[in-house]
Amino acid sequence: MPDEPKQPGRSKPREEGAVATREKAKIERPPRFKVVLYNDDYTPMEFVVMLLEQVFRRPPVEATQLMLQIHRGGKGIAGVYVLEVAETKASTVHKLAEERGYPLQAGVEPE
Ligand code: TYC
Repeated sequence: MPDEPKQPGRSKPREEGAVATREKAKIERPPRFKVVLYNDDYTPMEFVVMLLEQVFRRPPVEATQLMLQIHRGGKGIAGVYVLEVAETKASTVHKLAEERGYPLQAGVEPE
């Protein structure tokens, strides 16, 4: 009887299992960071809604509700990301606000 066709990855189940387990242990969820937007008296509401839609990918109705929540409560979480993404988004907020002369502040905090 001819040998069974070789099936790579099926020939040594124990060894493969051991490798899979070791790899699984390595893939930990990276820590997440909140991008917090702060209220101020000067940044226009429409500008904050635009940022929440364009930078933080919030759907329009949600963006408006969140902007109002920040306006009334003083601050709010625009989104939660890995550190590098959170820092980039906060910088983007500062850059776009500064370009227009608005004092909008964004911070990055551990989740
Ligand atoms: N308070 C601002 C206004 O009345 C609107 C605003 C909302 C500003 C949210 C900043 O993060 C902010 N025009």
